[in-house]
Amino acid sequence: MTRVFCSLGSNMGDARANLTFGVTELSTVATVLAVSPLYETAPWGGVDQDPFLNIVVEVDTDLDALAFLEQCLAIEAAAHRVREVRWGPRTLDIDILLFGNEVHDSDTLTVPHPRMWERTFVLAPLADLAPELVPIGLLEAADGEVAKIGML
Ligand code: A4P
Ligand code: MG
Repeated sequence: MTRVFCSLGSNMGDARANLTFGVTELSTVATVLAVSPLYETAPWGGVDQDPFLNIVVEVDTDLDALAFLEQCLAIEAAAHRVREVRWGPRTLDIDILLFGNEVHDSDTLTVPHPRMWERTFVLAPLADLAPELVPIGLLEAADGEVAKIGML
């Protein structure tokens, strides 16, 4: 079994329902160990768009990293198929933050996620679940307004 942390985000349609869909689907391919509190977060990266809802989910999986990524991409695709117009913006993003202690560095999979340490919308919910994984000072140094708004 490998302990995995995933970041889920949505800013299209019913964002809360999209995240719930993501967690439910993850539970069909892995054992969900914990779901972070729900955060409303300012868009990161300079694109003018609606605020996001973000969570971090901790799972255990028997899959290897590439097989787990494939499942995540399939869940994203299912969310988009169900809810979105063709070519429209995406309703559900699933990023693999940490896959056990593994390091991957390809276009297909880069883990640890290369941008996670700069993003408050990732580090705040990750620190809720696993404070030992978020070094002191990094959370304060990360960018982006976030507000904890309860549980999913
Ligand atoms: N890929 C490589 N490494 C990984 C990984 N660790 N996890 C590859 C998941 N996928 C990984 O992803 C493109 C390809 O990345 C995948 O096919 C996979 O093989 P994508 O999800 O289609 O691309 P994207 O998400 O549009 O682009 P990118 O650069 O990954 O964007 P991010 O980093 O996901 O950022 N602001 C707030 N507040 N909250 C958000 O959730 N999200 C984004 C998207 C921007 N701003 C945000 C948020
Ligand atoms: Mg992504």
